Amino acid sequence: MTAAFRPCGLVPTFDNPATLRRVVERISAFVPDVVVVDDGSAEEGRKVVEALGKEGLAHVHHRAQNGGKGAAVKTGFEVAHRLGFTHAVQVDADGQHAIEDLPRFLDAARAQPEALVLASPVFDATAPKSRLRARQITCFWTNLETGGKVIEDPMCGFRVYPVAAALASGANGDRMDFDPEIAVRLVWMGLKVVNLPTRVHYVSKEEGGVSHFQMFWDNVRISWMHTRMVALALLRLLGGGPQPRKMLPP
Ligand SMILES: Nc1nc2c(ncn2[C@@H]2O[C@H](COP(=O)(O)OP(=O)(O)OP(=O)(O)O)[C@@H](O)[C@H]2O)c(=O)[nH]1
Ligand SMILES: [Mg+2]
Repeated sequence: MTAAFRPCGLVPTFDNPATLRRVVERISAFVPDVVVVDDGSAEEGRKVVEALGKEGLAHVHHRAQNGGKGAAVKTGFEVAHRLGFTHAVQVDADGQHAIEDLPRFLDAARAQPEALVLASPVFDATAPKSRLRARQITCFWTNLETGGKVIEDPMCGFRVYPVAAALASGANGDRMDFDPEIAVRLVWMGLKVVNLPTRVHYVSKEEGGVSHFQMFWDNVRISWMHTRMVALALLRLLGGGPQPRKMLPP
């Protein structure tokens, strides 16, 4: 018999005062429990998080200071594990994701609880060209690291993680280098990947959309992470490198 399937939503947030509440409410329509990790937001964003906690709409955790998306998601895995959730549906707080697709993501995770379920984004005209090019580059590297096109999109912030495996993955990245790194490490641990197409719409500044992606520094971090991961991939080919880790019990 497979272990119980107890999913929660997981939303990392850093200064998303205009979009966060709606994202959490929309997730709650499909998953009653949502963990929100406030990554050191300024007052306006922090207040929205506090209100969600007070109203019982989210399990709220405030990080003492900003640590980056990866750091916030890793904190979220710990909170989810402590609360007894087996799976975390991670959704970014910037309102870009088609949350109405969440039931499809949940169905896929329920059907294959050991798998990593990743969004394969279908962008519309709102997607910045520079971000599309950066994604193509990171796709090239993840294909090399996994030995094929296992991961259709390593960057998208809409995915379902099996929590125990995510905690055991040993992903080091704390910022935007985290999403591709953990996906590759989970593949190396032997997890199957399910790629699900879903629409991505960049919310305009006027509608409260914000991106904190630091074009220069995040790309430097991502490049350095891929350099290390390709070296590890070569080591694995030679029989060394990271071996499957023991997962925590659910
Ligand atoms: N950038 C950034 N995001 C953070 C941080 N901590 C938590 N996050 C959250 O991580 C998620 C992704 O952040 P975004 O700034 O949208 O980054 P992105 O989706 O890679 O970039 P875009 O494609 O421009 O939207 C959001 O929910 C953020 O609130 C942080 O320190 N920096
Ligand atoms: Mg985003």
